[in-house]
Amino acid sequence: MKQEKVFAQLEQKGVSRRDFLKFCSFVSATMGLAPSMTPKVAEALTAPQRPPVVWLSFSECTGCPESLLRTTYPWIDELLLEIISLDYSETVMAASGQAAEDALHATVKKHPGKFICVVDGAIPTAENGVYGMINGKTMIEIAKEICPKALANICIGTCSSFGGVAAAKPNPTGAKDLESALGPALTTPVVKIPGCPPNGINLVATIVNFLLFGKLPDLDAKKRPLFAYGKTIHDTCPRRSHYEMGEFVTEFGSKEAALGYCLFQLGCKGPETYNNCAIVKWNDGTSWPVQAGHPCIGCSEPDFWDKMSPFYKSL
Ligand code: FSX
Repeated sequence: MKQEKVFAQLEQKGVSRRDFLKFCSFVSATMGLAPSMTPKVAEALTAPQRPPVVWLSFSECTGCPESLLRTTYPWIDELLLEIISLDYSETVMAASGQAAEDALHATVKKHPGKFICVVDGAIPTAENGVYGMINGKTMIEIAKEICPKALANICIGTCSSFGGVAAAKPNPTGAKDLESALGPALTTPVVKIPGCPPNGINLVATIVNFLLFGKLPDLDAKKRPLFAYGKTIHDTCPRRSHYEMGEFVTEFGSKEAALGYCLFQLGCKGPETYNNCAIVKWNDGTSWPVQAGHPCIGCSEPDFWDKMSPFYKSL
């Protein structure tokens, strides 16, 4: 019944069942599941359960929610609002001011230990956090109040995962990632989906994992889902595999000339960057930076702004 309602809503937006199932198969493939799991993913996305979600935005550029909501699937906001109960998000909610604040606190009060908290942006900690305030409270106060009460915290983007651009040297605001800012006060699980911006499909797949299996996905040592961050950009880069297969040696005349097709010497940080960009790509699987001819800048790694720059200098 619920599935029919979702289909009807999506159809009003010009999204057919076929489009939806194609999306489910994409999510399923992103998670590394067999194609036979696609109907299960569709069921999970349209099932009646609605884990309440609050989305806290701290010190950031809003590229993270924009990358999720405005590009790959223009109807994904509808789907997300339908499958999860997104009770608070400054970027997408219609309410503002006190009404928005009330929605946040009502969810936390009503569902202690049961809501998912999505966090984007780093948290300023210098001068008691005065460099980042919302509704008269510092961001660090808000994070301390909300995040430890969540079932789990999903850090979306490099800023909330590792500090990101906000924490780059000289970091005058003392910006820190969520875990470092809260320290031992944060006792609830944390999942990190880094990238500046991150690919929205990895957030959807993390939520689907929870809906399907009742748990968060398996993580690596840096708390990133293995399905998305288990291999480096270099491991899965088509430029590298074409080169290694010798495809371009004939075309370019020599192995050295063929090496020019790989962007390593232009500063590509693919060998040290874990992400699935080469597999899932962006804009409905259209392309990604390395395919478009730009070296990877390592935006999903800790301290990328300081450690991966100059971006055009090879490793
Ligand atoms: Fe950071 Fe996100 Fe980069 Fe921007 O919310 S990961 S600066 S894309 O916006 O936090």
